[in-house]
Amino acid sequence: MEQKQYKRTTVTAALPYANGGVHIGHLAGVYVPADIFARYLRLKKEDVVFIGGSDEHGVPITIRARKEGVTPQDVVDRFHSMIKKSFEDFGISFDIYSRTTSPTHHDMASNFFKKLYDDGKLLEKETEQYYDEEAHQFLADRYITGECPHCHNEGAYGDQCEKCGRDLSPTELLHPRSTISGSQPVMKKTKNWYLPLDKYQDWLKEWILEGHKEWRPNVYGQCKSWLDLDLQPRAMTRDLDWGIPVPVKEAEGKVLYVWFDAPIGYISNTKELLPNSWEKWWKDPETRLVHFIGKDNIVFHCIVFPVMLKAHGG
Ligand code: B3M
Ligand code: ZN
Repeated sequence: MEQKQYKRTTVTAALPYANGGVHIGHLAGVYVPADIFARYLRLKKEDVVFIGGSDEHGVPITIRARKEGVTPQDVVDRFHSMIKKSFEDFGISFDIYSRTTSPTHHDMASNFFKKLYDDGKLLEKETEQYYDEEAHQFLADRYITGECPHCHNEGAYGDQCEKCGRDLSPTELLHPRSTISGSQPVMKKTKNWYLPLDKYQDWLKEWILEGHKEWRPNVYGQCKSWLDLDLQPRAMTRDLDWGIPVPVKEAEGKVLYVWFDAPIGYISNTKELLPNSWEKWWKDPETRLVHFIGKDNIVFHCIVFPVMLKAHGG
């Protein structure tokens, strides 16, 4: 297939979670290849920006903070500095390495959600979730433990049993307990906002399967197998107290889902680097976007993020 000629290239490398260090697997799998690619384009005198940053929201960070008796902000401050320094020491030539707790990012992610909400692109759905009546909060899957219905390990989590390796949902656990207060959680209704992936399935099929045959074979194949099944709406908000507040009146106490805000981090970090010219790196059809990611991140970069961008329209 003849390759389209582009004027410039935006290169991104997955934003590592700021709740641990980067290890050699991350470097070998994502950051060194991305760095080689960015350096290669620069040597060819092509126009390139190489965008990185820390992913500082999500449940694992809150769990770590609770265990250590510090705030989530303390956790991300510590690991962001550590990760940033590792990349510098290793010579990864990011043009910017910022973080998803930056003000630029908060504004951009919040406005992005608000636009989807205002344009009626999101689905509002009420579900029942486990709630801790002593701690007065909804419980993320990882905050619930109980007995695994398969192997009867008593320390299984609401998303997975680490003994037998099976994926679980919290309601499958026998004798569930909150890891926050130790109390028995109750079911409580809650409202969240969903991205209707199903409505974009035909567009995705056309755009990926017809339009992006140049994607790596494992990525293309993985996408094809998802697109052969029916995509389901995905929740883009969470009942959690760490993250970017959902910018909607009736959403108090809720935050944007970490996988909603994290990919927007690529855009906001570009804006932080180039406040006056960031748009051409994201909106101009003459710009090529190349993501370097690990395989667990395929669905978010190839299905969810493109649908977010398509729905947003900007
Ligand atoms: N932090 C997951 C990971 O580090 C996630 C990537 C975000 S990229 C926008 O594998
Ligand atoms: Zn088990």
